[in-house]
Amino acid sequence: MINIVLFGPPGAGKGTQSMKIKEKYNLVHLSTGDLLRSEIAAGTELGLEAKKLMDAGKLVPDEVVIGMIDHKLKDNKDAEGFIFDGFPRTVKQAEALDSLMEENDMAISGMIALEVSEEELVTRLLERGKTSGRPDDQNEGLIRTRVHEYENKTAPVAGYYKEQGKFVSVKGIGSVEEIFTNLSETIQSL
Ligand code: B4P
Repeated sequence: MINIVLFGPPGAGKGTQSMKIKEKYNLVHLSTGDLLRSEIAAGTELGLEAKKLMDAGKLVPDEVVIGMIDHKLKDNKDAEGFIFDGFPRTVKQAEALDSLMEENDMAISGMIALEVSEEELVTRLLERGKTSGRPDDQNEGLIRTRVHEYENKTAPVAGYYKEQGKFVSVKGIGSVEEIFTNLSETIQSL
């Protein structure tokens, strides 16, 4: 069983690469960003609360995303493996994920981080903002808030996986296919 955490700042290409990895390795793709956006689209109470934070470039509370992942793991008991995209984003979420995996007799195989410079992230997200309709992609200040939220709260999660000897980093600049080739080689080596 392969269970991968795909890591990186907003706009690093986690969503883009997850779609390809999921197909190649037959994994269940769990994106907390997508799950939160479905809650917003459905107009649930959780979605309304999450929207305020996401539109401001802030992280939503740990309990909310941990609960969503817990449900999805239970809904996919027969999966051959999982790719976690955008989760965990805090050390508390990483600890919770380890507990959930253990409860289900599973373990994280490795964390793969996509390395991309802040200027490239801003360029990509502003470009996506022209068509995505996502409020958090609409202006440079907000995008930089997301990147700084990542540096303050999410980057320490890499240390958590380094301590377990499960951290690998991959260059996230280049064509989508080139990056996918490098990611596939890394996954084979896990
Ligand atoms: P997410 O939905 O997770 O997404 P993201 O950070 O915007 O981007 P991703 O890295 O997936 O980039 P993508 O492939 O799309 O988060 C949104 C918000 O949800 C967060 O800010 C937070 O508020 C909330 N949230 C989510 N999870 C949470 C959690 N666990 N805890 C708390 N809050 C949480 O790529 C971006 C763009 O780059 C695309 O347009 C793509 O086409 C382009 N691109 C991709 N690869 C490229 C390449 N190689 N070259 C050029 N462009 C490329």
